[in-house]
Amino acid sequence: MIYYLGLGANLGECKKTLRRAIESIKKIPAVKLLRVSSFYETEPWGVENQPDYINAAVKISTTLEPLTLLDELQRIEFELGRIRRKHWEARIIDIDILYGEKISCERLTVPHKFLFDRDFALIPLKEIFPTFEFKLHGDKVFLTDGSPVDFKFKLVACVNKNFGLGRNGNLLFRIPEDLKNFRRLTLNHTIIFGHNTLKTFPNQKPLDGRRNIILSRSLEKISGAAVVGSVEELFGVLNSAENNFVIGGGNVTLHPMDASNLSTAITIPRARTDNFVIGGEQIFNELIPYAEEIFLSVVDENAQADKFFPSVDEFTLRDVKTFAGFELRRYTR
Ligand code: A4P
Ligand code: MG
Repeated sequence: MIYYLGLGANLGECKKTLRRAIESIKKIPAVKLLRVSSFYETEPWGVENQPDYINAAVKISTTLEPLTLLDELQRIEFELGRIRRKHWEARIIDIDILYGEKISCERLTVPHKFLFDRDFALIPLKEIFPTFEFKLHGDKVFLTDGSPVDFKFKLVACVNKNFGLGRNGNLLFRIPEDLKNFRRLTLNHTIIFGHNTLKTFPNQKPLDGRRNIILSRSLEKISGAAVVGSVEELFGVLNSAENNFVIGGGNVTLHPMDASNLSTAITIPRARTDNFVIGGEQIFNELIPYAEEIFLSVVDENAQADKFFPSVDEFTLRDVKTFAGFELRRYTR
């Protein structure tokens, strides 16, 4: 069953709490996080004298009964520090079921009873559910930064016809033409991968000419790469000043923005790199809900696999390039 959830916060570090809530939703057993909206800054609706809210929406699929899902969402609210005192008071986090299979009972009404009255819920929902139709009311809802989708992750993999990625810790394929494409695509950009993928690299060393980030809960330190222990830590590193460094040792001077004289300020020559997620299975599963693009080299073979690329059902095939023995498919949302 598909459900759309609405998240809101207007106390504490709202954006951080929202990101943590989304990561917690991802970890609910029998829930699959499919898609996440941007973050929106919104004027309090129906209440006065409250700080502005940060709102967002996510799409999930689940086999849980609706009331069990509600229990899980309330558990997450509680773990993130929500205390319920009175109705509609300012809150650290609120997670509502906005839309999904109709239900109406004492504890739960879906669609949410105010969904169609609230632009702060409708606008994020529309972003991840483009065919959803409704009328807006002119409330103040502004796009803001901080959502995991802002990193615009691009997933890159080489798979067999069944989306198999690897077997016994090895890649299924090493096709020179595909490796050339991979290098061209990722060179001078950021690559994000897991410990097992590192082991498939030449000499088990980070790849040259790219910013290497390893997402691993066990690995300590390694030269030539940043190691992060969680997705939240990954976001921190991607946001850090380091992200603005110039790869390849170019001779570019960074001019700090002079806000007092904007007309002479020079655009900061940021080396804004793309964020390529390159494996393996677990890392793809962690980051696909936040991804915007997928490059899949599909080899016309049925080689046995024990690791698989996740479903691309949430994406649309945009183009296909044919090479000898494989095709390169590009998907976007
Ligand atoms: N409940 C019934 N239906 C649902 C549903 N579809 N999803 C019951 C979730 N819960 C549902 O909710 C009260 C009870 O509603 C729950 O115990 C559940 O059994 P709550 O979260 O404990 O209390 P609440 O959040 O104060 O009430 P409610 O009705 O969920 O408030 P809302 O709808 O969240 O509104 N302005 C802006 N800009 N952004 C906001 O996010 N939020 C509110 C609160 C007001 N103004 C806002 C925002
Ligand atoms: Mg609520």
